[in-house]
Amino acid sequence: MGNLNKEQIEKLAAHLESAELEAHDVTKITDDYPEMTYEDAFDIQWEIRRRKEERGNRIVGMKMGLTSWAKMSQMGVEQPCYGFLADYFSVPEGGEIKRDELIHPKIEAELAFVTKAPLKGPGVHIGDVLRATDFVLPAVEVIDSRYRDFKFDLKSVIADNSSSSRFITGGRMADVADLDLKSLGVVMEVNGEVVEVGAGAAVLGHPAASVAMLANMLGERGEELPAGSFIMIGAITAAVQMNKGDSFCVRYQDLGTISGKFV
Ligand code: OOG
Ligand code: MG
Repeated sequence: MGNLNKEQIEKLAAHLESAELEAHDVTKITDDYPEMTYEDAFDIQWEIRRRKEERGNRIVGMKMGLTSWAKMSQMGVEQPCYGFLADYFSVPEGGEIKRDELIHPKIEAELAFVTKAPLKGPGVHIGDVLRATDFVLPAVEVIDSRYRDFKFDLKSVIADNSSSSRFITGGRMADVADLDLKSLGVVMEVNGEVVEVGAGAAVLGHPAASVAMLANMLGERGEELPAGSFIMIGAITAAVQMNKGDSFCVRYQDLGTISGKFV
């Protein structure tokens, strides 16, 4: 059930998308709209997506967020959320991220699944996800909440496309049968120093559980993950703030490395 009308949804989508495109922060929207529901929050996110597609941007993937305890405790929100990835969010492996286009970026070590069969909830489980997976590859997400000081609640962050802003994928792809996804280790280095370490099971007990949850959440809106979807599972470790001039390198067990630089 939604409590906001169409005009309010459109106004809030324009408000949050302008903050993204102009790289300025805003106060969290539930302060002004305390009656907002989860359905309203997703309606705002989907309206932002519609605006981008109308302008000619392509949607190139989906992401889950707040799927690890490290992230949930860091952000003070104890439920996962999802968002979409637009074409211009993609940064080439080893490439440069323009700090001035963002508000207060942080990086996250993630994994991505690419599917070869559709997944539609409800009832999608880990087995369905593994069967539908074409390959897994490493990914780094750059998140950039539009909310002041990265402070938000679940409804506000959902409306803000779950802080999506940039992502980098690359490294080495692998078949799920050749990986131990739960114990797959990641080491995040910033400016040559190790800042975070983790393993796949930090994400909802098993990385594929995150993709299953996404399919089930999308199913609630009658949406599905078509074959060929690129899906990021959410940060394995806490996110790390990046400043101009910082470089990073994330090493993934069996999957190579992903690096980049903030300029
Ligand atoms: C919300 C997005 C979290 C993840 O991987 O957990 C996220 C945020 O923390 O701003 O992308
Ligand atoms: Mg993320």
